[in-house]
Amino acid sequence: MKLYDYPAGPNPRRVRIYLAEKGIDAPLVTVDLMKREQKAPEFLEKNPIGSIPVLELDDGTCISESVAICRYFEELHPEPPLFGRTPLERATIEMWLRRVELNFMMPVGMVWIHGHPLTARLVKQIPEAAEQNRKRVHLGYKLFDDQLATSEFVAGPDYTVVDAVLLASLDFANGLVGVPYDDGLTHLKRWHESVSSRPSAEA
Ligand SMILES: N[C@@H](CCC(=O)N[C@@H](CS)C(=O)NCC(=O)O)C(=O)O
Repeated sequence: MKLYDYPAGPNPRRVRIYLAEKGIDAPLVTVDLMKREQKAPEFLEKNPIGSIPVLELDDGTCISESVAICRYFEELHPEPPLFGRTPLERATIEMWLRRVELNFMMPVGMVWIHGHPLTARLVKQIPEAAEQNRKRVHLGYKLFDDQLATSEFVAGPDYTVVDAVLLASLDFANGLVGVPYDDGLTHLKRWHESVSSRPSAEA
């Protein structure tokens, strides 16, 4: 088994944080995004989208998409449960995973693509798209802050895969992308400090 990874990428970090929480070791293979190795023909055979992370099984089968990779490990190692136990917990986790993806990571990605100097050589940037999506990122922060006002973790009282996925996404948005959340979002800040202090955050 091999997990194709890139240390600075938020999506592979989601999987590394999740695996650290589960206590699972997976051998990492670095794909250098700066050298565009993810678009090499031999890598496109593993994932036609040309992105990482990708989990390659011993028989050569490849699974891409960070959450799909986490789900695969969850089926093999159900304890501790990070995708919920009951129908309600599972549905709640799915709901928040989609919110993180669609209401937060998608606009973060648009700010990254259309507003960051590092991506300027890859696409014809549309500054208005970056500006519009900056606002959507802040709406996402507010959504999480409101939820965390009454909930210890994003999807309820226990740490779940949603916390791993949001931490990696939020650190990317706050850091490299340059869209930090406002200090006034005290519940989000409390959660951020709490999940960042777990050993898994080092992954
Ligand atoms: N939805 C995918 C997103 C994967 C993704 O965009 N990965 C980034 C690294 S964080 C990547 O490979 N970017 C390079 C590219 O798309 O060319 C997932 O959750 O795994």
